Amino acid sequence: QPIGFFDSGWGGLSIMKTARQILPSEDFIYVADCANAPYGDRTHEFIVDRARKIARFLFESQQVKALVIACNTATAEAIDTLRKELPQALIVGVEPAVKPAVALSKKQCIGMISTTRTATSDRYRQLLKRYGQNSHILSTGCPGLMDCVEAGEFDTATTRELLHRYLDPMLEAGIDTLVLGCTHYPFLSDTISSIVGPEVTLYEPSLAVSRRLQMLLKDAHALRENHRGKECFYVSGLNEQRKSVARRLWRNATLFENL
Ligand code: DGN
Repeated sequence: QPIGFFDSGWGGLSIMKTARQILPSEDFIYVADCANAPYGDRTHEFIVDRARKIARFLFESQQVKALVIACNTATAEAIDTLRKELPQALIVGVEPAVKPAVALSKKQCIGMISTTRTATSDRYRQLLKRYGQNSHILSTGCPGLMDCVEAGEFDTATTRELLHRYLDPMLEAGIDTLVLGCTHYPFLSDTISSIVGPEVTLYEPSLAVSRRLQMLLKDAHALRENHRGKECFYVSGLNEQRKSVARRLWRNATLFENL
């Protein structure tokens, strides 16, 4: 049985890339809900409804054995509902890596960039309360940034200008650690690093998420071995531009229109 991943667009591929390294024998199915991106602009009800439909497609039609919500925004809005409605299912979410960043930061001065929805969500507030009480954490929603990734603009003038707008105040405040709280942002890592410089460590959660997935599958005796894992992709609103960005991020991706 395969493992399902989903995001509002291509950001979740940053998670699936690392999962591929850790789990080479597993088959993956990725759902990109591009027609409805960005989720950051949608209501809570809308995101829960999409997450529910995609989860049903993956568990029922595709028979996945686990689901990775490879999107911070959808995790914040919908993971509680999905877990309640599918109590037997293995579901892994993605959250801003506040805990490891606090462990990593020497100055305890940390930046967190994400969608506005994640930065203002109850789940994130709880994370800060639990792990960030004794640190100075600057959180900023970054409208427009995930759209740069969706448009394949990984290092253009527009992308740099946006990044400066969001990161310059954090640099002035003296952050030494930056949490990438949106799964799209690792595709901007090189550009972000060139702006924040070598003194600031970037933290993205794909390794932690992949290890957790591996552990859950192991506990369920559902790990696959001795197989060459394959991937396939289901996309809403598939068009030429989206195809071309997907193939820049995942070579030879086999893409199907769906949902
Ligand atoms: N990749 C998504 C996340 O991690 O939050 C972006 C969500 C969106 O659609 N704005």
